[in-house]
Amino acid sequence: MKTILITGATSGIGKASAELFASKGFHLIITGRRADRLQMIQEKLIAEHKITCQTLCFDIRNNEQVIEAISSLDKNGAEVDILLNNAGLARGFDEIHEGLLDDWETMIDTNLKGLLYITKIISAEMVKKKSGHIINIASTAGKEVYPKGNVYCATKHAVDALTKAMRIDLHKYGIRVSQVAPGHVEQTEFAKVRFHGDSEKAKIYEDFVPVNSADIANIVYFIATQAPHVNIQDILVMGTQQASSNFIDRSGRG
Ligand code: NDP
Ligand code: 8X3
Repeated sequence: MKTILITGATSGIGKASAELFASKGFHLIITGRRADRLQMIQEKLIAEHKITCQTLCFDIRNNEQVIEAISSLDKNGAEVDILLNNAGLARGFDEIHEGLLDDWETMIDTNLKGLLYITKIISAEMVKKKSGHIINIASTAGKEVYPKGNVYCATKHAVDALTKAMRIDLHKYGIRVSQVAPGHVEQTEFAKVRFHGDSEKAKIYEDFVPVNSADIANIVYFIATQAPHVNIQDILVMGTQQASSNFIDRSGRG
């Protein structure tokens, strides 16, 4: 059975993906900064499914920590068949002249540089064995921009570009590169993080039904389980009540 490395598996889309892939018998390597959460998820998934689950606790913004974490694996990352680049965040919701530099740097360092740090190491192992699959969690914010989305949108546009660029570089080694670009996703900590922990401001899903973290995990699983000659390059997905970043039917959750 294959092994999937999921970055940012302590909540939201990453956690839902870990649960789904474990239920299908995949071996897991799960990462994040919250060691207690990683341990809880590891214990639960090993108890419920006949799988192995390794945890790597590190900050993806720190390249030395990324290198050290991957080199602590038995095969230094060569065991990874699927890399799910999911760790990421929005921080702040401000017009460009009012944005906080710290928020901007956090988003750029996590969504862009962190994704690159881990991809560099794992893709090098995949090139050696001439197989592998990299799936990036991008966003509708990488397809369009919206008011006050500025830097988050820029990082996700960069992920969109990197998905295409990585595919061009890696397809000749038999490596698939895919992407999921979701609109609003509930059952995540995304809004809480974006609004710096303000739970009132984070109530952005109360008047419509967005897609949820399990829906995105299903799509990731669908992408990862196609026949080897099939590469789903990109899936753009929103809830039925969402037509674009700014056109949302907020008439209720029905
Ligand atoms: P969550 O906040 O629930 O999950 C984010 C995950 O990323 C957590 O596991 C967190 O782990 C991890 N993470 C964040 N910063 C770091 C860091 N510096 N180092 C290591 N891990 C980190 O949000 P989502 O599940 O929604 O987010 C997952 C991805 O989906 C992100 O890339 C996001 O941009 C994208 N996305 C989300 C949408 C949404 O509406 N929710 C829509 C479209 C895309 P920990 O805190 O333990 O480090
Ligand atoms: C998350 C979706 O619309 O908040 O990437 O940018 S949005």
